[in-house]
Amino acid sequence: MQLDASWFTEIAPGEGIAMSLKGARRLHAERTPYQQIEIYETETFGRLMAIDGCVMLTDRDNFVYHEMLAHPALFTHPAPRDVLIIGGGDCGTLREVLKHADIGTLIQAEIDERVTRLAEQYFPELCQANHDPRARFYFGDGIQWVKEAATASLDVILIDSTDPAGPAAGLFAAAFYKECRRVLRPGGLIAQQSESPLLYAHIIKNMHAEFRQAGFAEVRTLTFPQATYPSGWWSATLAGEHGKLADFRRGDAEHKAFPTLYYDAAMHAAAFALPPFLRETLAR
Ligand code: AG3
Repeated sequence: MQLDASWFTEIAPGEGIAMSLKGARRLHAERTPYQQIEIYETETFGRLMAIDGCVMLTDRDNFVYHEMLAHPALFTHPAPRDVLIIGGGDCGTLREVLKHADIGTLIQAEIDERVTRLAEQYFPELCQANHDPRARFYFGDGIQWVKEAATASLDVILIDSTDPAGPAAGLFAAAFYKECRRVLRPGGLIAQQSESPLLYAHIIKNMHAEFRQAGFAEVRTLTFPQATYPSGWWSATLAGEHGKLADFRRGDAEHKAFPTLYYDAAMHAAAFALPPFLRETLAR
C-alpha cells in the first residue's frame, strides 16, 4: 500500500524510520519565535499537534504519556504539595497532576505561550483543569525560572519537553539538573520525558550520567508504549534521593480517587521493569 499526500508523516531521518497518520487535514499552522506549530485533524487518531514536524500528541494516545509522566512521580513522593512543570504547554500533564487532591500549587513554565493557546482551542479536554485555582502559568524560559526560584521550595519537577534539540537541549544537562536539585526540598524528585528506549538509549544513558553528576543519588527509567512517537515505545526517567524511587505509595495508587486509562498500581510497578539490553546500556 502506498501512502498518499493526505498522510501526516514524522520522519526520524538518522534512524531510518517514520510514523504516519492517515487522512491528516491541516487546521492550523504558525511559526512562533521558537518553533513551527501545526494542528491536524486525522481520520483515526483525532486531533494531532506537531512541533517542527514531530508529533507532540494526538487525541487518541496522549493519555499514556501524560499519565506515565505525572503519576509515577507523584505516587513515589511521600507527600507532594508544590509541583513545577517545565514545558507541558498542551496542559495534558497539568491536568493529570491536578487530579491529586493534595497538590497545593502547580506552576507551569512553558517557553511558548502559543502552544497553550492552541491547546485551549484545539484540545479543550486537556485544558479542563487550567482554571483550577492551584494552577499558575509562566510563559518563558523554564531554565531561567528554576535559576531564580527559591531554594527548597518544590516537591516534584516534571519535565514535559520536546526532543533534546533546539530550545529543549539545555533541559537534558547537569547544569540545569543541579539547579533543580537546589530548588527541590529534601525527598524531592524529578520526572522527565526521556525519548525512545529503542532508538535513543544513548540519550537515556547520558541523562542518567548528567543526573548523577548533578548529585541525584538514584536515577530510574520507566517505559510505556506510545503509538505515535518514533518507534512506538517511549520512556520517562526519574531522579531523586537514594532508596526513594524503588518504592511508591502503592495503597494510595490502588485506591486513588480519580480515573486513569493507563496508569494504575500494577502498571506503575511493571513500567520500571527494563529489558536486558537497556539495563545493560544504562549500567555500562
Ligand atoms: N512531549 C513530546 C515528547 C517528544 C516527542 N518526540 C517526537 N515525536 N519526536 C511534549 C508533548 C506532550 N505533552
